[in-house]
Amino acid sequence: MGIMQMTFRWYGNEFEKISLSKIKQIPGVTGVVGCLMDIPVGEVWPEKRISALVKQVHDAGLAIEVIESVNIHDDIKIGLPSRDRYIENYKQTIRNLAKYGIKVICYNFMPIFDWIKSDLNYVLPDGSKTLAFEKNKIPDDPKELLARYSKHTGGFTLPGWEPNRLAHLEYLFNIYKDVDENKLRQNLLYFLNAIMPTCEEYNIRMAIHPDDPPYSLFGLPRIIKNRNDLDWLCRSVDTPYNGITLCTGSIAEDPTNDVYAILEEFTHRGRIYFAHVRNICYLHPEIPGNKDFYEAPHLSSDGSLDMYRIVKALYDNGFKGYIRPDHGRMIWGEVGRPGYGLYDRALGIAYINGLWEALDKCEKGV
Ligand code: CS2
Ligand code: MN
Repeated sequence: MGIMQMTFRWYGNEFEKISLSKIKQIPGVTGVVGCLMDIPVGEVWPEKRISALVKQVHDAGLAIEVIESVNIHDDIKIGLPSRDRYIENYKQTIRNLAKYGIKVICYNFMPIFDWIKSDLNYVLPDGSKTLAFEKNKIPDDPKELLARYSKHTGGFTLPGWEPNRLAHLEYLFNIYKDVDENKLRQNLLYFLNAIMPTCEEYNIRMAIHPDDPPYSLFGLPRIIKNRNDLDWLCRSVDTPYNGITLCTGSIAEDPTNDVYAILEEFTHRGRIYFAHVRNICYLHPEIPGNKDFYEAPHLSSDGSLDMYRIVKALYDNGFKGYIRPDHGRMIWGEVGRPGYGLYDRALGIAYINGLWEALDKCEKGV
């Protein structure tokens, strides 16, 4: 039997149009997953800003116990001597967040880019718009992708795609040139080992988000791609403060990943603290090796994943943590941050809640 807390990702009043009062009206949502979008990567999150954020959320009758994300400075990922300064800052951010009730920090360890999609406004037959990935539409030069994104985000900054940082793309690629997968792994372990005592003292659990997509693009190393990578992560720093944000969509973007088995195993091992639940639809699965997909509505029959099996894997293996729908489409004329509209994510929540209730009642025989 599992216990879950349903959450909704919220970027803050200044960074999006969806208000906390609307989020509060989504049935079953008890909290938001928050962040401070404007704090430059590597700087300490000031206590004042955290307390204001938490107060605002509490005043709206919602909890805030998960942050997504406190991003990791490039110097830490590259392993430059200056990383120690940024690690000290990260530890201070952990202390500051813990003071205001934060329990889980979601982060990723992908060089340069956060998620990569070829299309932010892929139009489905019903007129809704979604995110999609088609390999032949990914340009050889990542700068072209940046230019495409800047026209298609509806004026929003995508999380992890900070324009100031990405303005120096050539420089970034250059400083990462000696970082292969092994080096990146060592740098992740260095970071985790350095912050674990603080996490333990302040009871904050780190939850890494898988790479999206879970394979290399633009020659950049990727180290959180599959079951073995997650196993390596858990074994290498074997404490309950080091765990996973299991993102079903990201993991399933490599069709050779068995997303259900991964969910079962790592839930059972007690290492999934946060679940991102979304469905994807493979495009041309008949072509061997093809990994193209679009982000489908959450409903199983609308995509390639079996959402009942996904929720059941969590429930049956004793998941105790936070859950949120992941990206949603733009429907009903909504204009918003790609992947993060209100309506489709609210529908996703209603559906996940329905699956959960059915599993719970079956198990309890009521
Ligand atoms: C998120 C990621 O929008 C998304 O796909 O799941 O951007 C996620 O927030 C980061 O990778 C975590 O650091
Ligand atoms: Mn995700």
